[in-house]
Amino acid sequence: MTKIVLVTGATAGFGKAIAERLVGDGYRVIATGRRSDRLDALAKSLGPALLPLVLDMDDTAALRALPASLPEGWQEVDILVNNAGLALGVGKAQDSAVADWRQMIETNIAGLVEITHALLPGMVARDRGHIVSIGSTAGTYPYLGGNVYGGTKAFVAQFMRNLRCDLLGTKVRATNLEPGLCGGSEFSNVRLRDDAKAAAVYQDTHPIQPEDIAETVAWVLGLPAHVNINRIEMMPTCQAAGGLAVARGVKV
Ligand code: 8X3
Repeated sequence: MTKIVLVTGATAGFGKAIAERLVGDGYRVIATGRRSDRLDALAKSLGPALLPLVLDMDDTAALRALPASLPEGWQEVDILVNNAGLALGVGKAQDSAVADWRQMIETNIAGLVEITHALLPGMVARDRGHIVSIGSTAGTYPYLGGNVYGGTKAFVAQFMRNLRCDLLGTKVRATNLEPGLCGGSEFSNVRLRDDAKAAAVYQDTHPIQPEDIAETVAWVLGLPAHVNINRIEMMPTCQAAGGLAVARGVKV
């Protein structure tokens, strides 16, 4: 039986690459996002195995109504890829806009738990399923300006670990994928609100690409049903955790 995957944030970057890869691997994919023109283009290029679905991760009512609102033949979602998420700003906490913080919490935490809550009961009832969330190394390693973005990804990491506890005894799997520096997506353009500054983030680096994320998701999903990858931390070879910082000349 062909498995049905729902990928959030599939209009660009990781989500688009994951949708393309999984359709290529023989899955049927529900691709969600806000930009219908991009979803339609994806559907056109991938054919009937892809269902485009306009969905705003901030629209709680739509997320709660999601399972019942899916077309016939698409309702039994086997796999949820929680990809939608964003970072806004790189300023210190004391300089950040609280509206940006709220937006990250809304999308990265509230939207993610809402859609998970909407789809999980069906997976448990059918006793098959897999939830893969895209976390971040920012959920483990603090860095200057990471503040609430890193906090939301730490939430995702712990939520996924806790899901494993609740799902123990079922055949539903849960995985957190935690990438570091990734190019080929709109992540830094959205975060910095400046295309030149976004390009500078990747200057003289060879970051992880969306296809690398898609490859990893495909591998995690394709493992035998008795294997659960709890978490994967991945960085480009050109990146490493930077250690602790010391402020000099500060009299306390
Ligand atoms: C993206 C990785 O290092 O920009 O989640 O926070 S980082």
